[in-house]
Amino acid sequence: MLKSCIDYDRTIEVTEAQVTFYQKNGYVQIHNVLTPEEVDQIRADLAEAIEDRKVGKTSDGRGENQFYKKVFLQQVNLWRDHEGVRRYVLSKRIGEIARRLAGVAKMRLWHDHALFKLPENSVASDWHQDWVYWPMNHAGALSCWMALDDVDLVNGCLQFVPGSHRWGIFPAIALGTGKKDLEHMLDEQEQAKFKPIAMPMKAGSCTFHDGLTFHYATPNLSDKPRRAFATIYQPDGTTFRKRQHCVTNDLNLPDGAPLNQDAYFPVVAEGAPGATSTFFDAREKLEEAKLLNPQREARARQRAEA
Ligand SMILES: O=C(O)CCC(=O)C(=O)O
Repeated sequence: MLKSCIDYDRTIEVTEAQVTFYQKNGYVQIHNVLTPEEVDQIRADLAEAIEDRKVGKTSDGRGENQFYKKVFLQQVNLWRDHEGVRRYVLSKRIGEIARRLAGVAKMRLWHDHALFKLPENSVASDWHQDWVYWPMNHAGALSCWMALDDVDLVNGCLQFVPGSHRWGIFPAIALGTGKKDLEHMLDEQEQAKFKPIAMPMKAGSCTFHDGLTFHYATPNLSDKPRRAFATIYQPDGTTFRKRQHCVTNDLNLPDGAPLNQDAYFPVVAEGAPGATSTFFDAREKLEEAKLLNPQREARARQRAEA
């Protein structure tokens, strides 16, 4: 292991312009959040933590899904196994940026995941919203997607649809099927606004995206792995929506319980709330989705058959 003398708690400035951009568009790109030394350190720590999982020393409880493995080699909650990864994941540097962007007073971890898109046989990370997979009643949770290699359209940088975090809650789609499900679900107005922006960037730069923002990544067509490490944060006050999820399955939480168990969801940043925030109770939107999603699914079926 590289001997770490890294202070991930050193914060970096988040400008009002970045906060405003994030709240309007549902994503923002921030350059040079990690130094080259820090990138080397977290790469080495992740490699070690993933190797421990491979040899069965640790597990994330997800089981194996051969098809999904073509989308990426994914490992969840490595922070719980490895001291170096923990230092990064619980760091104030990333947590404070997330807190400022969402405009909340207290930010907790939801989980981390290593997202390594392997070169051979690679498929796209289809268009999706993350939030629909999460067992939460509240919206506002967001991901930091840290590039650990330089990323572009060849090896699978992320793409976002600006403003799509305000389009409501769409059905969860099966990732890796390449069926264009989500694109096919859009009505004409939404299709006209569906203008993805690609996020090429250098290793050590990152994007933050809201759980409701539509995003996608092309297959990795290079000859090397595309390594990224995502850390996902949830505003304090987020409550549990009862459904299966590998992070909460063992916790036996009742529906509506706050996701505030410090051992699983530690506080990563605290401070003054912003003037506006992306945190809200999403139960009304879920009810709306129950009415709209059958129409969206029917539209997708029709378009796929046409
Ligand atoms: O890394 C990718 O290709 C997709 C990542 C993603 O969907 C996410 O971080 O939510």
